[in-house]
Amino acid sequence: MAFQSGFVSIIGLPNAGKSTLYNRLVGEKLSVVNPKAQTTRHRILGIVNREQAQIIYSDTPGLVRRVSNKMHEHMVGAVMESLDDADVLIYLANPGEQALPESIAERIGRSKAALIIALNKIDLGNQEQIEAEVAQWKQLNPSAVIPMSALHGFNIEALEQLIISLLPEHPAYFPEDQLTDRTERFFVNEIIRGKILTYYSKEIPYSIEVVTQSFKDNKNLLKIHAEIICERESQKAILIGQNGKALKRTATAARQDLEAFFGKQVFLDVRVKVREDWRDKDSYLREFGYQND
Ligand SMILES: Nc1nc2c(ncn2[C@@H]2O[C@H](COP(=O)(O)OP(=O)(O)OP(=O)(O)O)[C@@H](O)[C@H]2O)c(=O)[nH]1
Ligand SMILES: [Mg+2]
Repeated sequence: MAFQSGFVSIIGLPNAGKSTLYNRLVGEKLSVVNPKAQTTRHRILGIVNREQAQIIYSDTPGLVRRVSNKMHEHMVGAVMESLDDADVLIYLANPGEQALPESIAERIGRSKAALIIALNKIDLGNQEQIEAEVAQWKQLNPSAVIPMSALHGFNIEALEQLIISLLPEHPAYFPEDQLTDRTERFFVNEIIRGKILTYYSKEIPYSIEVVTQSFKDNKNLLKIHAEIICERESQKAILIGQNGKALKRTATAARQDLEAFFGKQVFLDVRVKVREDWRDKDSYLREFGYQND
């Protein structure tokens, strides 16, 4: 059998479970998962090698319902780019979702990629409802409709088999030892941002960015200096908290995750900086890595 390889994009509404599914399929926790919407902001490649196939997954930001700043525009751009590149598109729906979102329905219709509708979170619906929704999604004439649960790992292997069956014949695009297109610093930023999503509420998680200033690998110890960028002095005060307690808690939790991710001891120093309205300023967005999305 000929070798197969291609690009598989996971797209869907915010909070659909895309990053949970992506981590399952890739077999590594590359992407941040959080109950809050708009967790993922960039396209992240995750490369899986099988005996006769190489699958290149893209996790993507959720399709923002209301684009209200330039950062959102970049997030939508990242989804569209991954849609245009895809050999296989997985539209990840949730129970109760009736149709493809208007913003991408036409683009998906025009795409040459094979379309899989994966109905996620079926643990939250009853069987009758799921069967009715599968039948409804089939009316779009996709290559397949598959009910599944990313959280509980239900139907993941069947989904992978389905994906492989739809990949074109092509040599591997990436060397076998490459897992992703992202740098170590990117994952540091994401792990710290993930903790801010968990520990802060209201607008804070949406108003911040994390930038790793230095990353030094000293054999047994990783020394990391990172900055949390926020939009206002008032947010800085909340991020730091009374006597620095809030920041300390965030940094400690992040350090533990970083140690698990890199498999070694980590020294982590985190500072908070204000960059007014960075989400609407091209120069900051470029600096924070949104230029290629
Ligand atoms: N019950 C249930 N929850 C799930 C399932 N899959 C994911 N979740 C939960 O849904 C929430 C969102 O998951 P994410 O993977 O971050 O969703 P996402 O689509 O990547 O979200 P954005 O990046 O914000 O667009 C998390 O709390 C997950 O634990 C599932 O199969 N069943
Ligand atoms: Mg996500």
